Amino acid sequence: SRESVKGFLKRNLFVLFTVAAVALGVILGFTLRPHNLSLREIKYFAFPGELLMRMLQMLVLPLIVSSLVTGISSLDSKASGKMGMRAVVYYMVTTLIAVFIGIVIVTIIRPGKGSRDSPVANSGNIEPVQAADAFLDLIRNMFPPNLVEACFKQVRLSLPISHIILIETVEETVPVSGSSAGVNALGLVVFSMCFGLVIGNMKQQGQALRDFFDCLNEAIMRLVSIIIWYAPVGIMFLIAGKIVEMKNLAEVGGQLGMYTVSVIVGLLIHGLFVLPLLYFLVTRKNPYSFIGGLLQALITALGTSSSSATLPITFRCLEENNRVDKRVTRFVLPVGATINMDGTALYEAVAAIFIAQVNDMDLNFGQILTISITATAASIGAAGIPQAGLVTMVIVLTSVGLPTEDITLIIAVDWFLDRLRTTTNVLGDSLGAGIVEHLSRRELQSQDAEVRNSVIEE
Ligand code: DAS
Repeated sequence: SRESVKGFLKRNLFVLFTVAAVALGVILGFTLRPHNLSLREIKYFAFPGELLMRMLQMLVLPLIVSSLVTGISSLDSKASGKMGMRAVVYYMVTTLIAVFIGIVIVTIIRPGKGSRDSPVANSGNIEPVQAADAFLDLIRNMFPPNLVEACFKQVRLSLPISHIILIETVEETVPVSGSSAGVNALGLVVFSMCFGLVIGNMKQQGQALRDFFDCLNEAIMRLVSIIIWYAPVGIMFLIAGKIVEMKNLAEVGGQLGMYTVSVIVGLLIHGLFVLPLLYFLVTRKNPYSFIGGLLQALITALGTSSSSATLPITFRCLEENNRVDKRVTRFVLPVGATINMDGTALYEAVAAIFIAQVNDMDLNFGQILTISITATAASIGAAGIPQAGLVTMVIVLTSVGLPTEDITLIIAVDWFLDRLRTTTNVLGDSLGAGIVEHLSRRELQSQDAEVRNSVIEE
């Protein structure tokens, strides 16, 4: 009936806007492409998109801190402990499954077989990185010695100097439009969690701080509701700008084409089958209607290639459309956006094995295991910013003695794969929030009852 159509349109207004924005962006991009705009002209043209990136990134820091602090301080420490455990188990299991899928697909498709398409430029000797070093670095990053610095500077993994130089060269060749190096989110996440736990236990004394962060969180979410009106415009220009700028995709044939296909197939299997199946097995609810509620966040991830920039939208989708409990989203989403990157882990494994195949190197079981472990670590250590995964690839490659210069083989398609893996990352975080909510329903209910009782007593 007309009423229900109206209701549907109203409820899905933003999704419709966003989908329309993607379509318009594609049309606009392909219309302008033949005009061969200069790089400067493209920059001007894509400016509205750059603005969206900046607005979203502006909110990320206060959002991560305030949501984690309020989320955790509003739960008792036992409940947050349990919820945290569930989230971590979910992150680890799904990341390992993603890596496994990647390894199987790249072994079956063998995109790198045959002689190499392009010669390697040998860039001197690079000391190999031990998987253990990568882990230590990860843990170091969790404890920023300076909180203020952690707010604007990403801590470099403390690798041998040759690696730092290499990473910087890779970053330079990657045109990351308008993305700041970002914050050391991992450090801030750990700090905010501990801080929330402590002020949650401070009873009356901690009330002022709890109120402060609660209010801050509310204010930030209101800013998100304003920015969300601008999001479709921004997404349209982000997509159009990229289409105008991109190299001719038809040239990406042969090995690189097959490599791209391998990553895409892996991401599709993981995102459309494995994760939804897991969600269904745990919650017995329809995963695809849950995913329907996330559409806007997924499209934003596709447009921005940054899971941390998408975080504000992910929050909104989960809380408003899918009605996931705020105590869960505030807790698990910021952590998920920082450490849970299924798409990135899958891609790192595929890329490393692809490079091994190109070099005619047969990997033994131990080496494949090392790749799985370092790919997982590299995905945890990668920041939620565009093409961060390409940079942490260095760790995976060196851990099994593969030539790091070969990262240049995959740079051409990375901007595209980055968008897809970011979308998978956001999907994994969101389904995770649904799963953790379901598993924690008992604690949440008893917490509700407690609150109700204390209100009656008062
Ligand atoms: N683009 C990333 C993200 O934000 C990570 C990556 O480069 O893989 O999820």
